[in-house]
Amino acid sequence: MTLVDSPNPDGSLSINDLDSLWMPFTANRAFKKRPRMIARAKDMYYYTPDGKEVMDATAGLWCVNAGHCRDPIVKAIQQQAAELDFAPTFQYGHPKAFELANQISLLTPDDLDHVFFAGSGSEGVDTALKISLAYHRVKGDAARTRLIGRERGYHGVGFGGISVGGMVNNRKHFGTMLSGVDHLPHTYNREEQAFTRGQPEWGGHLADELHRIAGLHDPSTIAAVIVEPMAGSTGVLPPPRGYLKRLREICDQYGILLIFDEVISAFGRLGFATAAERFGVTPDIMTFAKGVTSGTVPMGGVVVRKHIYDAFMNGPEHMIELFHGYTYSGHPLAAAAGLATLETYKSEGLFERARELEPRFADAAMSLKGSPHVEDIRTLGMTAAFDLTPSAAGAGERAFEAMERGFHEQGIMLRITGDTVAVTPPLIISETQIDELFGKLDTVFRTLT
Ligand code: PXG
Repeated sequence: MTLVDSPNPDGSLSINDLDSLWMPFTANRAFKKRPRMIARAKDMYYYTPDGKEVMDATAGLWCVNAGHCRDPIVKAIQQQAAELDFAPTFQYGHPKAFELANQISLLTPDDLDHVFFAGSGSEGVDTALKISLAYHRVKGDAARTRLIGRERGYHGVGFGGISVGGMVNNRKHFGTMLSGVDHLPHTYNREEQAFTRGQPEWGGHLADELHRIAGLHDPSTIAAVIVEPMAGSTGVLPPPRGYLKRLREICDQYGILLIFDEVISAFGRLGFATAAERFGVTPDIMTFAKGVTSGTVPMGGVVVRKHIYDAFMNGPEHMIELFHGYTYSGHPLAAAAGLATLETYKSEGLFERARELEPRFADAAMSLKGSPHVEDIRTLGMTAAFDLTPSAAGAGERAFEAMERGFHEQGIMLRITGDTVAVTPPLIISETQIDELFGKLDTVFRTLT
């Protein structure tokens, strides 16, 4: 096989050119009939190939927290590519991977002090689950093999993540997945919680379901519980008041590890470095990805507490302590991007900025109560979700129309899940842009069929 020149040298695309790429989590046929194509980006905006401005209301996929193509981050990546393109982190090292691990451990609470790098959030989740199982085993407690997730949870798309995850479309096609997994109930109840700003008052008691699950299987068989502190992909479910604290207490009571999947919530989305900090609850293991490099270079990972790391540092010193890792764990480009990103968050005070803007952002979101089709609105940090009444044409149709109209008619990028529209802009958004964003969204809702 040889590489061929583009059949259309002027660079224009014909429908056939879109055929080869099987797009992820995409309605491929609908997209290829009417593409939503992005060519470049700067700060709060994307630009289409013909130069039309599209406001990024989603920070890409909840990852571009520092805004697009920021100069210091771009420069750091460029320099790194010229200086050290790749070096293994198996049995060798390069300084920036260590530096970034130190910076991350400074941002995470208490003794969450040891960082294991992966290439994505899904790999981070797999890593967290594997470390949990291995931890109990190295401690001589090998009977702890069960993993507990939650309904409506999203933990990426690896077999570990979909097993503990609770979004049915992500699970139903993929067989029996991991065995020995159980799920807590989700925490959403519209009757009790509709149009809540921030954390709902109702629902803290749902953490007690962990007692029931522990009673069913016996606590001594359970390795870990994994939850998103704020469920993101399922359509933004802020944790009910007291819920996370209760989970922590029950895990402590039974010797179960608590994993917070902070792939979305870490690095400023909720106005703090981590959701753990915001809610004052420290997990044993935390996953991260996305915002660590502001989406510029793929990276994920986990941070573990000291006692977990220490449990592995036994045996002969020439022996590998954990048989796990990825070729791209701590990749030099990702490490350089991560360092420049964290520096940008710090120098621009972006976490504090998100915290200060939260009331204004929530007011603007809630002002759409009463817009056509809006059944519920939820907000937390720089995040809002709008549940739309499903149309007679079928589930998901109305939100899909909102995404299309948003892009083609209003110049705004939205994320949808089912009939929920999620809004999660970069943290550099200005007050005027907040008004612009929700103004556009209101127009989108008013023009829906
Ligand atoms: N855990 C959580 C909590 C996530 O939100 C992952 C793991 C997986 O990360 P990777 O890097 O493997 O994709 C995620 C990813 C959306 C959306 O619009 C959310 C994610 C990814 C794509 C879209 O809600 N979250």
